[in-house]
Amino acid sequence: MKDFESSKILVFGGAGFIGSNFIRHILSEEHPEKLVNFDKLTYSGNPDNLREITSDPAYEFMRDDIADYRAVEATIKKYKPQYIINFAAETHVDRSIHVGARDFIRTNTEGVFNVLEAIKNIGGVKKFVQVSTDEVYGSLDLNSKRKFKEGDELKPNSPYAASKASGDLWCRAYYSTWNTPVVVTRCANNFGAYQYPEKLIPFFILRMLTGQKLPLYGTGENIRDWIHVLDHCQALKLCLLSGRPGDIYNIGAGNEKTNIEMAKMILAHFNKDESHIEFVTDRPGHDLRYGINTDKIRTELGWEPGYNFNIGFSQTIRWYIDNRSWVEKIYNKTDDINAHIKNLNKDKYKN
Ligand code: NAD
Ligand code: TDX
Repeated sequence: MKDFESSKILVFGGAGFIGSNFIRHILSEEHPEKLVNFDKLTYSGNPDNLREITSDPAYEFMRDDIADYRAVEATIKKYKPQYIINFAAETHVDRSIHVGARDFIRTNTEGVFNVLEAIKNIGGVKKFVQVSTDEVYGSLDLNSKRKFKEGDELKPNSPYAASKASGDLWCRAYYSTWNTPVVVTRCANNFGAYQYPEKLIPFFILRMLTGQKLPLYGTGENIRDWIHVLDHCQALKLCLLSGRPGDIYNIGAGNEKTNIEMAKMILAHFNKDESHIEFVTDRPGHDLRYGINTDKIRTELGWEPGYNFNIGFSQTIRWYIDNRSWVEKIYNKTDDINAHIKNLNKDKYKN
């Protein structure tokens, strides 16, 4: 896309799952003059996710905190990016409940405010994409056919979702008040390479690889709408280039699956039967179903997903098996998650 070729792009939170896939995609397909990755490297930010591109002369990494206004402002002043995209976030719903939500407010709400405020004060930015989530809409009934639309009311249920919804509202206010060229995207659940193994798919793969059972929350009937991370990245690129300032774009690929279905697909891949599923205490306030209507981005920006779900899913499982060293390097960081699961299930784990 011609516009990106001579441009500078500033990415917040590019060392995590979706951000690293996005950066790899942009550097290989678009050849911007400069791409700066501003990331705090929290537990889910991993420099190994971008190891092969660190020698690219267009790429620059800086370790900093989006919740620090002075750092955000100094970076925008220094690099004068035409395009900004924000992935930086605390992203784990369970942590927002069991560990606490303060960091979620700092990063997911104040961080977005800082970027908007710096763009307003400095100027020169053509487009800012705030990467949000379908979780801001709340929950759908399991048996309804309804899907979330861009104009729907925000009804976040988890502390994570509330912090993201607040970020979305700051974007709306800055567009209305200052004409800040911001686009908000709300995507469904992503799967693919480099996802931190606290999220359902890599967590279950890791449990299989280490001979452990798959803990399903509640009845396991909750539904999530899955999209391949590279389809999400393609949609984000279009929003950055052609998304209408002040607008919201839903992103999803129409792959609604119950968590049990997902668990069974993973078990089948490892030739294991359903006795390897363990039902554990449900997540408090667990949203029943996400399903997202994506007519707008398809009609207005001509986007459509390219990945077949079954093929993309099998390739994803293969990636975690083939990249065992990537997984093992962060495995010791996942003790807290395994302890959390054990705690949910403590009646069954009598040591
Ligand atoms: P992730 O947890 O893998 O990555 C988050 C990144 O943000 C990490 O690199 C981390 O170091 C960085 N970060 C955290 N706090 C920071 C701070 N204060 N300053 C600077 N950097 C900070 O998350 P992800 O799954 O890649 O999600 C990226 C974005 O996409 C998030 O905004 C999330 O809400 C949104 N999203 C994710 C999904 C999904 O299924 N994963 C779906 C829809 C939307
Ligand atoms: O061990 C588990 N057992 C289980 O039943 C885990 C880790 C999850 N689950 C369930 C909870 C959810 O219904 O699987 C579903 C998916 O869980 P997560 O991977 O934690 O994702 P979710 O809560 O749906 O939120 C994700 O999608 C939207 C991301 O974490 C968010 O960052 C994103 O905005």
